[in-house]
Amino acid sequence: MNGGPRVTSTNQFPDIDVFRSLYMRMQVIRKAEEQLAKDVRQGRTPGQVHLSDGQEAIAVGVCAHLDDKDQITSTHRGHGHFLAKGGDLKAMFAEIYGKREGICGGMGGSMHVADFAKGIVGANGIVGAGLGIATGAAFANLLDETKQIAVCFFGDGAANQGSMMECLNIASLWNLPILFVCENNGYSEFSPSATVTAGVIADRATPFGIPNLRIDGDDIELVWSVAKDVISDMRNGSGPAFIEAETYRFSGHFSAEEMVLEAPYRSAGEIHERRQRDPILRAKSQLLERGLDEAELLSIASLADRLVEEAVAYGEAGTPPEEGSALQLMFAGRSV
Ligand SMILES: Cc1ncc(C[n+]2csc(CCOP(=O)(O)OP(=O)(O)O)c2C)c(N)n1
Ligand SMILES: [Mg+2]
Repeated sequence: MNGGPRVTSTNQFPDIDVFRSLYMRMQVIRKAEEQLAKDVRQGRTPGQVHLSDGQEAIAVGVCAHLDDKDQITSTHRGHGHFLAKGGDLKAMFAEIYGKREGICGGMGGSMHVADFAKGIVGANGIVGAGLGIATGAAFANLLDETKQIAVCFFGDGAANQGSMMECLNIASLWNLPILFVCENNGYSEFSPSATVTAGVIADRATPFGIPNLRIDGDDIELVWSVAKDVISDMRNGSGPAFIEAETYRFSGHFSAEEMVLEAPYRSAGEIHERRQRDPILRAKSQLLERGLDEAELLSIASLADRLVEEAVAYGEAGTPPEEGSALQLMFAGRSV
C-alpha cells in the first residue's frame, strides 16, 4: 500500500509580516542554541544539550498555527519546539543553567523544558514517550469538546518504537485531533536511518487510514503552508494527520559526542552539503525575493542576538535550587 504524496510546493505563502516573524523565531532558536553550545564548553550548564540547529523550520512553521491552549509534546531535542510554541527564552536559559528561575524550577534541564500555560506539555528524554502524551492530550480535547489540537514532534528513531503504532491506532479509531510530525533528520543517535528504519515512515500511517504526506522540512514557506491546511481541517473535525518532514541536524547528536566517539559517523562533505540547504539561509533568500532588504534581515538577526544576551544574563543571575529540594517538584500535588 502506498502512503501519501511527497509535497514539494503549495500555492499559498505567509504574508510578509507573518514571514518576518517566522524568520525572527528561527533566528532566536538558532542563536539560542549557538549560545548553548558555547555554554556547555564553558561549563555553564550542569549537563549536555541536544541541539536542533538545521531543524528550526519545522517547529516554527507548525507552531505558527497553534495557540496557547493547543498542546505540543517534544523530544530530547526540544529547545526549538519550546521557543516556537511561545516558551519564554529567559526562563529556558535559567532552566538549562539549573536555576530556580527556570521554567521548571531548574529541575528539568535541557531535556525537560515544559510550560503547561503555553500548552508545552513536555520535552522528553525517553524516545517516543511524547507520542502517548500527545495522544492523551488530543483525547482530552475531544472529551472537552474544544477546538484545540495536539501536535506530537518526534524523530525518525522514535518512529521505530512500538508505541507509535498504538498511538496511530487509537488516534484513528477515536478520530483524535492530533498531528504527528516526524522530524526525519536521517539519524538516530549515530545510526544512519538507512541502517535502522525500513520503508518510508509516513507510509506507516496509511494502514490506519490516517492521511499522511512527506515534505522538505527545511523550507519554512512549505512547512507553514502545509501545516496551515492540515491544522485548519483538524480544527473542523478531520481527525488525525501525519507529516514526515525531512531535515538535518548540523550539530552532533549531543554536545560532546566527539569525546565519546571513536570515529565520526558523518562525513565533513555531507555536513557541508547539507549546510547549503540551511533553512535559515533559504528563508533569507525567500525574504529577499519578496522585497525585504539585507539591512532589515540584519536588524532581525541583531535583535535575536540581543534577546539571547539578555536571556544569558538572566540565567546567570539566577539562584541555584535549595539543597534538599530535589523531590519537591517530583510528584503532582505533593511537596516533600
Ligand atoms: C526509550 C529510549 N531508548 C533509547 C534512548 C537513547 N536515545 C536517545 S536519543 C536516541 C535517538 C533518537 O533518534 P530520533 O528519534 O531520530 O531523534 P533525533 O535524535 O534524531 O532528533 C536514542 C536511541 C532513549 N533516550 N530512550
Ligand atoms: Mg533522527
